[in-house]
Amino acid sequence: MRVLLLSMPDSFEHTPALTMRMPNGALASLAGNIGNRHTAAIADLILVQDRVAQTVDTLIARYQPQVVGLSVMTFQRRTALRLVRRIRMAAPSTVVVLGGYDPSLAPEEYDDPRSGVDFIVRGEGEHTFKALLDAIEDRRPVSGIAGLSFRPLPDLPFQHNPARPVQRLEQSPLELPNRAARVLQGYTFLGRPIDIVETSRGCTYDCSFCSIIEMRGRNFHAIDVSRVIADIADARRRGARAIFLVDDNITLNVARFETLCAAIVDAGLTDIHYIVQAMTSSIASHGERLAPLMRRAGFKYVFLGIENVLDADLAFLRASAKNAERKDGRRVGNASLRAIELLHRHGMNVVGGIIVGNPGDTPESIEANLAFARRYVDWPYIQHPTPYPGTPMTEDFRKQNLIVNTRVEEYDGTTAVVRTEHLEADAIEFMRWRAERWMKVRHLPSALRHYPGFVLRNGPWMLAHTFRGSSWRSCLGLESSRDVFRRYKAIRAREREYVPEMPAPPSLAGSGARAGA
Ligand code: B12
Ligand code: SF4
Repeated sequence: MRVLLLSMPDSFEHTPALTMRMPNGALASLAGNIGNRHTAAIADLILVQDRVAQTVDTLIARYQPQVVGLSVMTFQRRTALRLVRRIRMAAPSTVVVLGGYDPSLAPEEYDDPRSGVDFIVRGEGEHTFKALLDAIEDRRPVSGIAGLSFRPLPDLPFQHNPARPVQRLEQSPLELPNRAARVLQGYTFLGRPIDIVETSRGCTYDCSFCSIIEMRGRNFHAIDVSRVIADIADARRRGARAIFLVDDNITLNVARFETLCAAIVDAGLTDIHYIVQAMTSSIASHGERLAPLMRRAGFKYVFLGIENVLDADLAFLRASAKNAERKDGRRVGNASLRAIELLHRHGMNVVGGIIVGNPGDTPESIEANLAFARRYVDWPYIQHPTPYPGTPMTEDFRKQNLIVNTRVEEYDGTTAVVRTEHLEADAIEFMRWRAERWMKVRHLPSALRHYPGFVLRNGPWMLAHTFRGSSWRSCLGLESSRDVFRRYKAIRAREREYVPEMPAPPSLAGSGARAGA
C-alpha cells in the first residue's frame, strides 16, 4: 500500500517553529516497521506552518496514497479533523487512520462517521499499523487486530478491539526508524539540523497530569544500547547535529543512562548537541557521576521536570516522589536546586518545567514559582495544568468544577484553561506570560555564545516572537501590559488557524471502513 504519514502543524508558545522544528518520532518508527509490502512518505507539517493546506493537497496529488495516517495530540484535534475533511474531499477512497495520544485516549471524540476517520490505532502503533495495512491489502477482517478501533459499518461509531500489550523492546526490538521516508526538509534547533531518537519507553511514576500511564500503564522498557547508537549514527549520517532523546523518563535507570553516555563517547558521536528530559531526584542523587558523563557525551539542554517548588502543589500533581532529594534512602528535601546546581556545574543549560495554576494556587504561590524560575533556570518552560483526556488530574479538576475552557485547540499548555480556588484562569495566564517573556530574553546571551550564527541572524525575530502583542506605545508606557496581553491572545488565536475550515459534505464515512472491516 502507498501510505502518507502526517504530523500536525500546531506548535505552542515555548517551541516556536522559528527556533525549533523537530520531526515527529512516531512517524519514522511506524514507517520503519511496516514491512516491505508497503511504502511510506512522511510529512511533518510543522515545517510548512504557513502553507499547510496547499502542502497536503500537493502531497495527496503527488503520492496518491491509499492510506493516510495522522499523528495527533489533543490540542491538535481540530486541525487534524479539518485536514481529514480536506483529504476526504480530495481523495474519497483513501483510508484515514489516526494515532497518537488524543485518538488513543479520547477515541469517542472521533466516533461521528462524518469525521471521516476510518480507523484508530490506540497506544503503541508499529505492530497494529502493520497488521492493519496487511489486512487492508489482503482484504482480511480487522476485528482480530489488537489495539485497533474500527467501524463495523460505515455509519456506526467505533468498535474497540482489546488493547495490545506494550512492546517488550528488550526481547523483541523494533526495526530502526525510516528517516529516508521524510519528504519535507528543514528540521532545526537553533539553526542546527535536529533529529529524534528514543532509547526507552514508559515510566513507573504516576504524576497526575501526565498521559503516559493511561496510554501504556506503569512500565519501563529499554532499547539495547547498541541499537540506540546505531539509531544516533543513522540520524547523524543524514545530517543531524542535534538530537532530542524523547524518552518518557530516561533517568529511571541511571546506570543504563551512564552506559549510554559512555557508548556515545566511544562511538565518537560527541559532536552532536543532545537534549533530554530528566527527573530532578535522579540528577540530584546521581549527578556527581552522571553529569560529567553527560557533558562528555555532548548534552547541552536538560529539560528538568521541576513541576513546582511548593510541597502542596507537588502533592496535588503527585510529583513529590520524583522531586525528592534522598540521602541514605531517606528524603531530605526538594531535589530541584541540587539538580540544577549539578547540571550548571557541568556546563549544561536547564530548561525548567514548572506548572502553575493548580487548584490551591494564590498569586503568592504562583509568584514563588516564577521567582524560582527567574533565579535558577536558563530557559523557562512554565505551563498551566491542562485537563488532557484520561489523566487523574482531569478528574480532579472536573470534580472541583474548575475547568473553564473546553476548546481543546487551546489545550497547548500555555493557555490557562482551568481556574484555581482563588484566581481566574485569565489572571493566572497573565502572570505567567508577563514574567516569562523577560526570563526568555535573559537566555539570549547564552544562546548567542552557543549558536552565534543563528542568534545573530534571527535575534530580532526571536525577540519579536517573544514580545508579540507589544507596540511602540506599550514600549513607551502609553499602554498597559494588559493591553499587550489582549493583543497577544488575539495573535495566538489567529496562529491556531493552520487549516481553513471546509463545509461538511453530506457523507464522509465509509470508504476506509468498507476496505477493512
Ligand atoms: C518528546 C515529547 C515532546 C517534544 C516533541 C518532539 C517531537 N517533535 O516529537 C516536545 C518537548 C517539543 C514536546 C512538546 C509538547 N508536548 Co510533548 N511529549 C513528548 C513525550 C515525552 C514523548 C513523545 C514521543 O516522541 N514518544 C515516542 C514516540 C515513538 O511515541 P508516541 O509519540 O507515543 O507514538 C506512538 C503511538 O502514540 C502511536 N502513534 C503516534 N502517532 C501515530 C500516528 C499513526 C497514524 C499511528 C498508526 C500511530 C501513531 O505509535 C507510535 C509508535 O509506537 C510525550 C510523552 C510523555 N511521557 O510525556 C509528551 C506528550 C506527547 N506531549 C504532550 C504535550 C501536551 C506537549 C505540548 C502541547 C505541551 C507540553 N506539555 O510541552 C507541547 C507541544 C508540542 C508542539 N507541537 O508544539 C502530551 C500530549 C497529551 C495529549 N493528550 O495530547 C504528552 C503525552 C505529555 C503529557 N503531558 O502527558 N513534547
Ligand atoms: S515522571 Fe515524567 S513521564 Fe513519569 S509519570 Fe511523571 S511526568 Fe510522566
